Amino acid sequence: MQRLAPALREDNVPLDLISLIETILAATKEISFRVSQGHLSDSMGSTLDENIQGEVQKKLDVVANELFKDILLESGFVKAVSSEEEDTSVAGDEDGKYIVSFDPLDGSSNIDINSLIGTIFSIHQAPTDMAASNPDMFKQSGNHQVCAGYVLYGPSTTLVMTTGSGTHFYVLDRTHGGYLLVERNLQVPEDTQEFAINMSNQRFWQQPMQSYISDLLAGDTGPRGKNFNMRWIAAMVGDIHRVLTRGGIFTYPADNRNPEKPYKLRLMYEANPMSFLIEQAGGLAMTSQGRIMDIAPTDIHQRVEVIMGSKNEVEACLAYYK
Ligand code: FDP
Repeated sequence: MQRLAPALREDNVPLDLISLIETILAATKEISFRVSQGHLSDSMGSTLDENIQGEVQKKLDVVANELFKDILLESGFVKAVSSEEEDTSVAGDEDGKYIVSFDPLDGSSNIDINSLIGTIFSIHQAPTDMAASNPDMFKQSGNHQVCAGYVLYGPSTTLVMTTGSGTHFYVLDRTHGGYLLVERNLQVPEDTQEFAINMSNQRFWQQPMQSYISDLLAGDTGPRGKNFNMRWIAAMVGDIHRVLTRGGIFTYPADNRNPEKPYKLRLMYEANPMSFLIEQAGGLAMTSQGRIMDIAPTDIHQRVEVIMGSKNEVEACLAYYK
């Protein structure tokens, strides 16, 4: 099996971007260890305790955020970072070539129940005409990502990543401490009989999504003429990993629970990186209005409607909005 760096070189990824990716992955190895310790992690020693002195009692998502932030800002490759856990962007090296957006621990409500969680990251080139402290650097569409990926801390620690030459699947090999390539060019099957949505919000959805899901639930006697199965891990990393592995449609649609907040998922560090991975694997990543990666961001924490996965199923869903 191929190690990470040669696999990236084969895709002609520039050396400084490979170094940045390796920096990100160094942090994920430490988080993976911490996650695997579960409730023991507060009392077990780890290098993390030295980095973040006296803060070992913090919640895991906060610890993961500080680890990522520190390691990236110290690396010299990064002009600024933005994180789900930070109000605004954090400046790094003025000469850094890249900016990184990340969700340090996605699916945080799963932490306490020992269920799937993961780290999502998205890398853009840093504009040269803005100061490192300027959050406007992050207002670049998903189309301009140079790398996106997630690490899933499950029974095995898996990395799924793209640099624009297909979506590749790696597993952390604990015997030598590095990620090994297990599958190149994942392909999302075009058709599926599996959907992922939080059904408890049904009464709050717009009419097109109500109609689409009700037709799926009608099964082989309904208009779709086939039975569908539902899965909801409640961590986007886990649900998208399933979609990338065996197909499916994943959606967090608009809802009217809170008129101020019609969408749940974040564009910069959830929807955009997952869209890059899904599209590079032959799937579609949309809102009801268009491609997610075409959206011009207005805020680093903006939220967006998400409908992504198997091509034909996403198209079937979008047909209800026409
Ligand atoms: P979480 O709030 O636990 O961090 O990031 C948002 C997210 O998880 C996604 O990972 C997940 O898909 C979704 O929210 C879960 O939403 P519900 O609480 O509606 O299930």
